[in-house]
This record gives sequence, C-alpha cells and structure tokens, in this order.
Amino acid sequence: MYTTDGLHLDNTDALRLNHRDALLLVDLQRDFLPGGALGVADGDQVIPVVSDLIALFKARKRPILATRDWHPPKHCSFQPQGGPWPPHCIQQTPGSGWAPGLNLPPSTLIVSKGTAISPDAYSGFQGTDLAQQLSELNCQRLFVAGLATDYCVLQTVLDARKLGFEVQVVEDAIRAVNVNPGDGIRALDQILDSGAELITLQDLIDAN
Ligand code: VGL
Ligand code: ZN
Repeated sequence: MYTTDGLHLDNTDALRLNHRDALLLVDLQRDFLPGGALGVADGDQVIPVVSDLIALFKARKRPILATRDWHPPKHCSFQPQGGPWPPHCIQQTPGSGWAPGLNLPPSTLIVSKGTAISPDAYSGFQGTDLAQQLSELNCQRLFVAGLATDYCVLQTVLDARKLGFEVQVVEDAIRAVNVNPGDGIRALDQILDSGAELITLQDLIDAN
C-alpha cells in the first residue's frame, strides 16, 4: 500500500514477506519456561505467538531456523563450575527439549550452541554455522523470536546486525530473564540502537 503522497512505502509493504526472509527462533526450550531450571517469567506465553509465526513462514515456504542451548553436563556457565547460571539445557535431557506446544516443522534447521564445556555462547552465531546456513539460503532479513530477551535474543540480534542482516524482532514473542530489574527494557534499547526494529505478530499478519 502507498501512503497518500504516493511516494513512500509504509510498514505494510516493508513487512510483506519476501524470498530473502527467514524466521529465527531462539532457545524455545523447557528449561527456559516457568518451572524450568532457568525459568523465564511468562516465557510460556510466547509459544502461541511463535506458533502463529511458524504457520505464516511455513505457508510462505520461508526457512525456519531454531537455535538451542545445548550444554554438556559440566558446562562452564553452570554455578557448580563457577559460572552464573544453574545447570540448564543439558544435552539429551528433558530440560533441553523443545517447549511443549512448540510445533517445529520437520524442515526446521536446528542450530546447537554452547555445546563444548567452554566457552558459553549466548548468540546463535557464536561457534555455529548459522551465518553459513543463512548465506546458503540467500537470507537477507531475519524475524527473531524466543528466549531470553536480555541474553540470547539480544546477542543473536546484535551479531546478526554486525553481519549485515536486517532484523525484525517480534516483541510479543520474546520475554526477559530480568536478573536485574530493567534488563529486559535495556535490551530492547540495545536492540533498537543496533538498527533492528521491533514489531508485533499483528503487524506481520496485517502486512501479509
Ligand atoms: C540463555 C542464560 C544462559 C538464553 C542461555 O537462552 O537466553 N540465558 N543460557
Ligand atoms: Zn545456557
């Protein structure tokens, strides 16, 4: 749709899905849901929103990629090893499994991170072939959703911007850990400062 001056594209056109778009889901795992080893408050509330995102990208035959935290039992980020976090997302345990209700299509490209004892990896790009996979798919713009806003979503978005991707973060499909009050808000500021944009599921539905 054109604006009244007939010159500028509005958000509706900007958010219309095209052949260079991909959906990037971040760490939608049991341990990051309420009751999990590293539960994010209201983390479960993103699942229905993400399900709608998955349906949209699947219908448009656009790639869906999902990162997962995939730690060995004595990972350096765990408190017994001197790290900041309770043990979480240990490989092959229920806590590292996908969130209940998350219906990833069989074609989803899964990217495991933090798989060695050290270092830790908040960004889905760190120590993985995510950038290479996206380049093979000829992706130029990423729609990002998942957990947690102030750690893995933030660092994944910042790396994506450094690598030159356009990034749209679906604000109602992310939640923050908020170890310190305000961390989630500050993460949104950093996301915007990086040149990424915040949208809602509804924005995307309206444009498509
Ligand atoms: C995460 C803390 C530790 C995340 C992963 O997915 O945001 N946070 N490991
Ligand atoms: Zn972790």
